[in-house]
Amino acid sequence: MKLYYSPGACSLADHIALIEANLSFEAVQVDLKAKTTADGANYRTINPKGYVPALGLDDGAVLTENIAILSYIADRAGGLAPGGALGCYRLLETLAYISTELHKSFKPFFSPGAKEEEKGKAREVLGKRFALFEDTLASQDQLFPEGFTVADCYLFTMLFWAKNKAEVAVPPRLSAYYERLSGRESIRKALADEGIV
Ligand SMILES: N[C@@H](CCC(=O)N[C@@H](CS)C(=O)NCC(=O)O)C(=O)O
Repeated sequence: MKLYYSPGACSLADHIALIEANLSFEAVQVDLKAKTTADGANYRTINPKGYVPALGLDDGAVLTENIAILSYIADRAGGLAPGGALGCYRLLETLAYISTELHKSFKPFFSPGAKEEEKGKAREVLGKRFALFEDTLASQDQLFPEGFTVADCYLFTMLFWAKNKAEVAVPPRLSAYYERLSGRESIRKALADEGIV
């Protein structure tokens, strides 16, 4: 498998999940401005959407979108999803919340022309949306009682942005969760492999 990524982008979630899943893969860096890969390919021929992540499967198929890629990794790994009759729907519910309510709200911080006012509003919205996880994390160390899942990989990446790219005020239990996850081996390895110290 090949994971197409850019250092510190949302593809960090998939990078962590692949390491956590112990799946064999090659991480291929993408130049998002030039739309080329480190091995010289035109990235749009791999993912016409032009953004990361993309996961190239061994049979030549290419999966895109964090929700789909993280769900695929969870299915392949076995241990990275919640169990029970509603488990896979709860996972999708959480991944969708992170993708559409958190991830997309960071847009002004990645838009060169964004005004301070717009960033301020985004910080307010993000603060409220992050707060939703405070109750969950009051009684457990991860998003689901069964253990660490691909949703934690995605939430960690959003917290990484909140702390390092957007100066969003992160509520206390989430901050403690972020600090704990920062010491996790898969996360340390993914950050190091992407050249982020
Ligand atoms: N809907 C996509 C969004 C992916 C996305 O926002 N990728 C960003 C990095 S975090 C990107 O590659 N941006 C560069 C571009 O769009 O040219 C997903 O969830 O996978």
